[in-house]
Amino acid sequence: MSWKCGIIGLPNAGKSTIFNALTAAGADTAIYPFSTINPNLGVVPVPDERLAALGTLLKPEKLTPTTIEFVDVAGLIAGASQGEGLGNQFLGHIRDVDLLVHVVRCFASSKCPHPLGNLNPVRDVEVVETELLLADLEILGRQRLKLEKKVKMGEKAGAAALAVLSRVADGLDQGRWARDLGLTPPELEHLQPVPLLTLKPYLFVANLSEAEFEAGMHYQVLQELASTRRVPLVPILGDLESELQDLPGEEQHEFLASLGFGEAGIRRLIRESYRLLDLVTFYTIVGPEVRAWTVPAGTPLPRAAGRIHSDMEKGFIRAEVMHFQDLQNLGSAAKVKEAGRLHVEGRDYLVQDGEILLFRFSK
Ligand SMILES: Nc1nc2c(ncn2[C@@H]2O[C@H](COP(=O)(O)OP(=O)(O)OP(=O)(O)O)[C@@H](O)[C@H]2O)c(=O)[nH]1
Ligand SMILES: [Mg+2]
Repeated sequence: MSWKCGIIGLPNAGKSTIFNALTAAGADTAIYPFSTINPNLGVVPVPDERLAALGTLLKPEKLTPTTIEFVDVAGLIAGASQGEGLGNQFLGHIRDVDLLVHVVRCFASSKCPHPLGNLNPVRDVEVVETELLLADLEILGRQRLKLEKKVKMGEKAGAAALAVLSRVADGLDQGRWARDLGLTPPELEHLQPVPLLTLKPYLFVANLSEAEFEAGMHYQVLQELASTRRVPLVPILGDLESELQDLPGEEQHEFLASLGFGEAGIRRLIRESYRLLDLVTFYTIVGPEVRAWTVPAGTPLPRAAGRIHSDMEKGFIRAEVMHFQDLQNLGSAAKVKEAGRLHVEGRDYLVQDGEILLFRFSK
């Protein structure tokens, strides 16, 4: 299983530019073979300070980070939900992503005109979000018709689902996102058959020119919007960061730092996306390789073992568990054990972020 982030936004917002920077950054780290599955889908290693620290401490031959995928989706225009532009194709591509990255244009360029004539990030956000809401209303409408038929035929279970769908549709009608409606887990169950866009985790990327970053009115307005809405916002110098990918990592960092960027925007984007997906990272130390793995929060040990190999899930016996922090503080697995900080856990134990696991399984 892997996690996919869809890059959405108006045409000429800089989506492909940012996608290219992301994927080039992946190639640059070289520790993980970045692969482009197709021109619009890229596998990107997740920057991980704990993994880097394990590398320094244990000096393994191989250090393998965990990855997430980014999809560069076609630009969206008003009317997409009705099939305008590349509407249907667009919606098909983002239904199955786990997170939406909305790239908002905050740069002026005479070379590359804005599709709506002038720079106005708040309007751009509204145009894109209206399409997402309309697309969700449409899919909800279709599902409601199906359920109504079932209820008429006497299927009781349909009524509860119908009530949830109606509630979400009312919310969307008022411009409220499904994820902001405080739906309970049983209510969310009823939404399983309808992959709503407005239920997905979501963040903004401000694609900035240097001038906008330093004193940009457009960037400021977008920041205000994001903070009112409580949507995370990551600033990226799209053009510049994609050009910088040709330089070694350290030089990129120095250059961006000289502009007041603490960390490259694309790095922050990868990290922030990973954080919003509510994932847990665990580590394995096997032979010459230290490796990071990803599972959803709340995953029991056997299923985590299954990430590595299905045989390990089937034959799961137990796992020896220590925390990264203990290993770092104490310096070796033997010392962690001596200090009584290593514990043995069974099949009901839920993996916690930052744990180092040694699985015992029968073959
Ligand atoms: N000045 C400036 N130009 C940029 C920036 N980001 C992207 N561009 C330019 O804007 C143009 C369009 O960028 P793309 O990345 O292709 O835009 P897109 O969002 O993928 O567009 P569509 O695929 O058509 O939806 C290119 O010529 C980029 O070089 C930026 O931060 N500053
Ligand atoms: Mg593009």
